[in-house]
This record gives sequence, structure tokens and C-alpha cells, in this order.
Amino acid sequence: MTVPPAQPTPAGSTAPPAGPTFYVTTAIPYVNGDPHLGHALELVQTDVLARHARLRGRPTRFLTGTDDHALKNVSAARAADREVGGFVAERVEDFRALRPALSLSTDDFLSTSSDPRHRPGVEALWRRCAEAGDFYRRSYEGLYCAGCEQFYTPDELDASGRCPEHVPLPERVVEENWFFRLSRYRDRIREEIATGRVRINPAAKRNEVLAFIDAGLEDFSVSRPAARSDGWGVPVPGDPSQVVYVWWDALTNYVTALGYGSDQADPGAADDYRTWWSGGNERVHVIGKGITRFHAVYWLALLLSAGEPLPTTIHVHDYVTAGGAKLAKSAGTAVHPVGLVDAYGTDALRWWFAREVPLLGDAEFTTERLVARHDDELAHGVGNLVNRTLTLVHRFRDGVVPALPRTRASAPDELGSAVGQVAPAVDAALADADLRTATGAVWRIVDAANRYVNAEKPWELAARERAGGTDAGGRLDEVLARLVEACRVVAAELSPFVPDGAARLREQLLPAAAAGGQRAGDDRVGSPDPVFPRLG
Ligand code: MET
Repeated sequence: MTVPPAQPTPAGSTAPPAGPTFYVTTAIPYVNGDPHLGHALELVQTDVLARHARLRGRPTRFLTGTDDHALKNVSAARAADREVGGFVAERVEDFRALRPALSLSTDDFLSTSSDPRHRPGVEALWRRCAEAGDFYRRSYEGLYCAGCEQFYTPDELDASGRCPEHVPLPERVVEENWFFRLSRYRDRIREEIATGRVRINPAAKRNEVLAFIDAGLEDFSVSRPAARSDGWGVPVPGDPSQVVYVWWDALTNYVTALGYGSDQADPGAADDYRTWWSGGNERVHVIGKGITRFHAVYWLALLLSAGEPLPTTIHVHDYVTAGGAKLAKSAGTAVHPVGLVDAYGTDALRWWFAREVPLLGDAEFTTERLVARHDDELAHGVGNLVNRTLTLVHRFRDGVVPALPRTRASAPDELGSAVGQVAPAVDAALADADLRTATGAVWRIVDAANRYVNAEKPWELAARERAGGTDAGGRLDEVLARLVEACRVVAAELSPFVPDGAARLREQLLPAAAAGGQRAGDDRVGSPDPVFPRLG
């Protein structure tokens, strides 16, 4: 369990006391293909939410992992002529490696095939639903899309018989499966979503889910014959001829990582589960649009059946595209995030996600846009502001930051309001996972501070001070103090988005604090060094 103490913000104020806990998760990718930019987008978005919550002093836990028991992982292993366990274990490492590459602050990583916490939790949840009388066995014939790991009805497929996401045609499968009585939960699921107790964000996605529910919910198949997967998967409790359907298995990761099921007699008893998956605490999933129904409908149904709390928020993002195609291995357009980080750096990639991916609608990735965003906003905008500020403090005050004047004009000027409003604006935007609007609020400070320097002309104030002009020195103190404060607030508020660059900014802006201790009355800044060297 990770509960960091409340951090004082670099601007000097202490964060508010810890409120409810904040548990945030990504979807767990299948490991049949390479990690792509779509995975990186979701990991970075989730990391921003986690880092922001910690910055505000909230007890936070961030989980990601891998979805190992998919049939398509089995097929990929067969195609590579490999034994599935070894193949999957190797592939999992490629996903784990995204943590350092993307500077993620994950607290936990769960691989569903190898993590000992997982299987007991899957079994416990299954037993709970069985006790609720929600399973029955029947034979079933349907069209199965291996890419989605899902059965489709003919009317859900397009004229050529394809699912919305994949090129290969679904396959006709006839088999005996365990079914889950989803239809029983329709009204309760609808109610939870319509009232916002389970918030689906953005609202357009909530409306899609409600329309899907209103079209009727049919019971769905939750197991597969073990023979079809060479026995790969979690055996159905009490029926080893079947393995648990991979979506059931995968969704459960959100609670098995908290120890759900570690005590089979009392599955919800684990400390982590009680801390992070209970009562008024926040339980937040970040997912892509293609899997909304699994999270917003099936997952809620399983939890309702087992009598467990529901997630509080499901943030749904659209896709990153390259050349107009969704970035997925099956569509043949994967762009490897680690390769991009090697070429352009983590800050640049994270900043592109924050600035160019809208809340609704797909975002087309190009390296030109990535370079332009980085150079215009980080290298030029933030970099120049900090560089100018530090240079002025060194030239005119030997690197010592003057104290901020105690009294300020009652109506804040442009810079004052940009600084004063940034935290609530970022909080409100990130409550909607709206990274663009949040970074826009930070950007307002950068803009206002650059205008402030140009308007106040500190070099002229310094010349007047040297010539003995009354009050020029006091005014110069105030200008420099306010600029340093603005830069420190920018560095703090940027830290969820570009943590590496923000840490380097902090070293220059608050060297003593960054090195572990600052004495009262000794407020110095470090030397300016380009924090975001230009890429273009
Ligand atoms: N493996 C799934 C996918 O990539 C996500 C599972 S999230 C519980 O679509």
C-alpha cells in the first residue's frame, strides 16, 4: 500500500489534508502484439491523474498490468511455435518496460498469469456469483471475434461480416459454456449510471452506454472449453473442463491486485481491498472506447452479483491514429513508444499526449506535431521564462530571491489571477481527465509571466535603482519575487504531465529544497540551464 505523506507545494503552501483514497487503473493489454502508442496514451493519462492526486496530498494507488489468458495470446504463441507460458512471460516484460520509458509512477503491476494474487481472486468472485445463482450451463453457437475475445450477434457486424475493430472475420463457434444472468442486473446497472453514482466520462460515452443498455442486455457466456485454449486460463471452480472467460478473468484484476479473494471465506477482507475499494473512496478506471461495454456493463454486473462496491468513475478515451488507422498490431500500424522516447524523449511524448489528444475524437499522431509542441511550448515558452527569470535574479540579486511583498493590490493582475486560479482549474479539468484544458491553465501562467516581464522591464528598474531612483529597488524585488513564484507554480503544476522536466525545473528553481532541505531566510535559485533542449 502506498500512502505518501502530504507534500508541501513548491510555492510554499501545504496541501490540504488527505481526503478519500484514490485508486486508478488502466486497462490491461493483451500481450500478443508489441506495446503501441495507444497503450502509452492510456498509461500516461492515468499517470497524470495519479501524480496529480498525490501532488494534492491524496492517498493514491496506480495499477496497471497485462491480460495474459487471452486465446489470442495462445494463438500468437502457437504461431511463434512457443510454449504459451514462456511466450507470455517474455511478452509481459515488454509492457513492464514502459514504466521507466514513460516515467510512470505505477504502484503496482499485475500479470494475470503469473501473479499469485490473481487466481484466488478470480475464483472467489466466481464463487460469489455462483452463490447468487447467476450461472447456468448451455450450449451456444455464435460468431466469435478473436481480436475482441467476444461473441457478436450478426446485427453487430458490418455488411462484410466484420466487427468494428478488426479485419479478420469472426469465426463460427459451437460449444457448451457457462452463462451469466446479465439480464437480471439491467435495471440496477442503468440506475447506477444514469444517476452518476458510476460516472462515465465524457457524457457522450455515458449516453452510448445507456443506449446499449436500453436496447436490452442478454445473458453472456463466461467460460470456454479448456481444450480450446490448451488449458491456458483459470479453471472454472468445480468444472475443470472449462476455463474462465478471459474478459471475466481480466476485469477481476482491478480487485485481485488489492488482495480480493486472498481469504476465500471472506474475499473482501484484505487490508488493501478495504483501503482502496470501499465506501466513499474513489475507484477510477481509464479505458479505450472499444471496451466500454465490458467495463460499464459486464464489470458492474459481476460486482453487483458478488455484492461488492462498484467503480466510481470510468474515463473513456478515443484512439490515437497514425495514417488514419487505429494503432493496433492487428491493423498493422503499431508505433513503438520506446522507440519514440529514444528519439525524442519522454517529456516530448507525454506533452504531445497532454496537448494534442482531445477529450473526444481520435488524435492523429505525427512526429512533426510532437516536435512542434515540445519546442514551442516547453523549450520556448516554459524554458525561456525560467531562463529569463533565473538570469535576472542572478544579475540583479546575486541569485537570492527577494521576499514576496506581504500586501498585494486587492484586484489581482493578469499574472496574479493566472497563478491564483491554476490549482482549481487543473483540479476541475482532471476530474474529467481533460489533460488539454488542465495544461491550458498552466500555460496561462507562462503567457502572463512572459508578458509581465516585458511590461515591467526589470532591467530598466535595475538601471533606475543603480541611479538612486526612489522605490525602483523595491519594485524590482517584487517583480523578481513574483516571477520566481510563477515559475515555481508552473514547475509544480507541470509535474504530473512532464515529471522529468518538472524535476529539473525544480532543481533550478528550488535547489535547496530539491537537495533535501531549505533553511528559512535562505531562498536562492540555481543557474539557468536549458531544461527542454530544442528538438527541431
Ligand atoms: N485486454 C483487454 C484489451 O486489450 C483489456 C482488458 S481490461 C480489464 O482490450
